[in-house]
Amino acid sequence: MTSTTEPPATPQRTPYEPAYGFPRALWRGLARVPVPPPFSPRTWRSPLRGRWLTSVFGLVLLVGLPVVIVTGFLSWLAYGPQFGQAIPADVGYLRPPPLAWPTSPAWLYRLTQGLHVGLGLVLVPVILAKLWSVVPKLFAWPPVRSIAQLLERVSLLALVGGILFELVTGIMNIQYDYSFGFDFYTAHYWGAWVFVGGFVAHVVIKLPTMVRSLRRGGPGRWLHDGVEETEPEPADDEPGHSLVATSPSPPTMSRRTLLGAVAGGSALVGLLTIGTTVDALRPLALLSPRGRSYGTGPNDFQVNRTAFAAGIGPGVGDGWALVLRGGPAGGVRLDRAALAAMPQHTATLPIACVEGWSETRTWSGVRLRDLAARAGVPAPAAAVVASLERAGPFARATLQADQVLDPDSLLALRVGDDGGGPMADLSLDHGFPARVIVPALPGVHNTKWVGAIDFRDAQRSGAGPVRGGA
Ligand SMILES: Nc1nc2c(c(=O)[nH]1)N[C@H]1C(S)=C(S)[C@@H](COP(=O)(O)O)O[C@H]1N2
Ligand SMILES: [Mo]
Repeated sequence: MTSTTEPPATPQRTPYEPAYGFPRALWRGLARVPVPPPFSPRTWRSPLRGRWLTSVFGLVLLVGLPVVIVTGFLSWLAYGPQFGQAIPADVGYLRPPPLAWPTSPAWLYRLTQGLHVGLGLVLVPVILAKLWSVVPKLFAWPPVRSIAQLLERVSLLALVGGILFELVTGIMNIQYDYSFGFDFYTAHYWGAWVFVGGFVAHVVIKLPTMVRSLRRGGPGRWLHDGVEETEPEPADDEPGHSLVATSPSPPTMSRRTLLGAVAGGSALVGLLTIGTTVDALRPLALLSPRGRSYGTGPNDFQVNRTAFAAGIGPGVGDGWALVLRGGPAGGVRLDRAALAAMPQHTATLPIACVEGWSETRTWSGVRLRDLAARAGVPAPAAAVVASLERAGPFARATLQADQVLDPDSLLALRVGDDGGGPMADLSLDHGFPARVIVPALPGVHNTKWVGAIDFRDAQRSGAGPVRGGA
């Protein structure tokens, strides 16, 4: 009897399944299971997905994310790890190289931290778009085909989990939302290392694919297609694990529109953020938390924590006198009149917060090095500045020798705008009766409501670590 029935199928091994034995049997078994959405490849139908599109997002992130990573670790260094005031203080072998944070250029921390927060925010739309472009892989079925691929998928856990953790905690921090209940700085630091591990592994594994895909899709190939011409990329070599839809729906937008929308999203985030670092564009900083009016005249600039929140009352100046310690002759007390009678120095310096915002002001007051000399410690190894706010993370900050001795490092009494306008006494919120301002120092260590400064001699013992704060 002749028959048109095909001979019983002897399955041919395809290049993407395991070569032999149990893994192959398991793979074939799993591949035959009719899986429901989202595991079925038919779930993912956008005709735009494919290696070229993913590679475009990948290239942007390959350039941008290292800047965010490096500036993040620089911030840890700027906090003064040698005094135990970087957070977390003890990081064992996962310690960035021991570079001393300089006092010049004065805008250094403003730049590095503005980039860390600003670029991190601007990349959010690109990161979301890249995750969208690869989401079919999350549900690929069968889930793994080799040990190598299993390892690759584990590295993706560090990559994707790490970046989402860093973004969510970072954004909650700049919005003053601490509902996660753990220490932000400690978690963000360790999360960064998890992410860096995943990122490095991913770049090593995927760089050749990215380069090949970008070449294949060269300029003009897919970028210039309008919506009618938009077709799926040719299927790549991994059916079941491919980014290209097996049953694509008709295009509703072109690749160029999608890329434009993502770029537009980034530009919008950038526009709403740039005002937190560029003084002249301040009114645009609509994503900045809390109000945008902080006082009158030159005192109208961002306040991190108000006097009220710090428990400092309006009577703080009554009977106030600065105490200088560390000299051979014991403590020295200087009231505001005595400070005002010392040589006054003026410096135009930014105050730059770890949360990314910064603002330039003209400050005047007494040089810290003059106060060191007055205390009897003209060449201090360090100085511990204590706030009238005696408890909490802002109570004290330790400054390096060069941060004390820089001619622009001041105990400021007065503040002006950045354009040579009139000066006014510091407002209560900005640290009246006196505050520290040091070039390139992270905002947090520019202590407000200063009560005492302890100048530490190189010889004198007890100059040990002092825990600083946020
Ligand atoms: N005593 C004390 N000093 C402080 C703070 C504080 O809360 N208490 N905040 C710090 C932080 S985090 C920053 S960014 C700057 C902000 O200074 P400003 O509020 O005058 O802008 O002050 C720093 N000095
Ligand atoms: Mo800050």
